[in-house]
Amino acid sequence: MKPVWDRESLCQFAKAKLSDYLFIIVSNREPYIHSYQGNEIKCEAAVGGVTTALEPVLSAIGGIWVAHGSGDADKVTVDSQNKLMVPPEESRYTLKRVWLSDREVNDYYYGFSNQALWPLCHAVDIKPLFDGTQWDTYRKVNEIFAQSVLEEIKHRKALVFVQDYHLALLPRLIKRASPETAIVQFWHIPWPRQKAFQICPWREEILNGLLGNDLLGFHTVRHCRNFLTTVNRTIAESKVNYEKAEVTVAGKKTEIRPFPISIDFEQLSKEAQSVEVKEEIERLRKELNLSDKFVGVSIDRLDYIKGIPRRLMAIDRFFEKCPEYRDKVVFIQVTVPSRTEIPSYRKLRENIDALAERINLKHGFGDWKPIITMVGPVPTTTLAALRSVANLCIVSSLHDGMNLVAKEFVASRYDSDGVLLLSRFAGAAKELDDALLVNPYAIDHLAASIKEALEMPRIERYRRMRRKRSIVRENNIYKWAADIILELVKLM
Ligand code: ADQ
Repeated sequence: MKPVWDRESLCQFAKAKLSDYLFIIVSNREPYIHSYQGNEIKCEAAVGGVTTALEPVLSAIGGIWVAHGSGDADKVTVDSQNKLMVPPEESRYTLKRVWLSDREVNDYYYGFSNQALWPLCHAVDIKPLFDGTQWDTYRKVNEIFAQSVLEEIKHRKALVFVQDYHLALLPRLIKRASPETAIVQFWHIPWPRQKAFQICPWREEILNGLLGNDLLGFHTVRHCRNFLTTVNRTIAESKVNYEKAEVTVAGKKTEIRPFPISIDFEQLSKEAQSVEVKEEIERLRKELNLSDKFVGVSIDRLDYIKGIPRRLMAIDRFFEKCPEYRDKVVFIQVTVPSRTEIPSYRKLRENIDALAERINLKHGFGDWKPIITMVGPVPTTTLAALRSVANLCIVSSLHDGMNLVAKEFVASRYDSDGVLLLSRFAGAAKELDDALLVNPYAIDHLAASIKEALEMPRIERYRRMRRKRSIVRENNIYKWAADIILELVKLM
């Protein structure tokens, strides 16, 4: 077996390469949120791809994480510089909180980030809304974050790692004030085709903001190429070198590279073999009546890009076409609500609830319900148990930067069993081409793939899962971080 990156080797590598640098991560969402529960203060780790991916990285390297303080007890848990050490019992790095008013959050986060940029980059059912007030606030909030980061840098040699589409203007603001600072940004969502991006009235400002980076990373080569073409057609004075994948504007160069994000494979694989997960599997089998059933599982943040309604329609179609599977298969749909302030997200939840109920009424009988829904943040032990107990896992995003759930499923299957149905339009499909690749828009095709997964011979399941496991084991989250650091060091 090839040697693989782990927390320890990443830590040593980062120390060797970056020991002279102050390492700063900047993201909208904080990795730890403090909130009041009665008179008590509770500290919760945030749910979502970004935190899942970066927590182990900063824990390994140490440094500062600058993020919006969104919890109602966040202000009373920081020191006079808005800082505290996290994770709570381990104190491995500093979390520095940035404060925003409700109105700023509304216009910058729920507004421009999630009703303009998110739909613009995913180009699925929901169309972007471009609102001048929301854009002005987005700019202002990027300036607030920049100020907070610059206070830390002062005259130190620093490396700033910016996360995602909430902070597209930040790299330029930092670069302008501190040209020596090395800046890299990872864009966790797709970059759309050039034509799709042209509808954004502030496209030039956004691109100029991003071109303040020394290095800009996307999940896939396709997203990188889309970005290069967008710059080429939008910024008149840009020089785009497709072969080298770099952009130069007024002498400033930005490298564009694919870095497919991943997970902590060994940790998840080990977790799946733990006594706690085994006990949880037994509990779920009993409580949900799963013992003599095939189990399908899906785990999603509640978002329209994840394709949940079409997936449920495909399940409906599957039972229509294969009535012999009634009472033999149970689909567990786990969703964690997100962005509930946005009407389209609230509507989506109602739509999913109504669809699941209709399908259960249509096909269910006796004690058997074809679809079991679980809503809310679910403990990691339960998620691990669900991934372990499942015969198949369905990831049917309409468009997704990567999708970590697909990789988490693979990591949990130390038994090399289980079938992954994976959307062709999720970044993960590029690496995990041994999954059953599906078109999430075509519900008959998806229904047929469910049948194929249930009937796949054991030897075929093992062959496919073993190959996927070796890919994710090698290309884990530590390699993702190491590859970014390596690329950046070349530029410094
Ligand atoms: P998301 O779309 O939020 O982020 P995704 O890759 O789908 O991220 O991962 C979601 C994470 O949340 C997974 O780790 C999953 O286990 C967890 N999760 C889901 N439901 C949960 C529940 N009910 N309870 C607890 N945890 C739950 C964006 C992009 C993705 C990209 C990531 C990382 O949209 O395409 O993969 O960033 O770059």
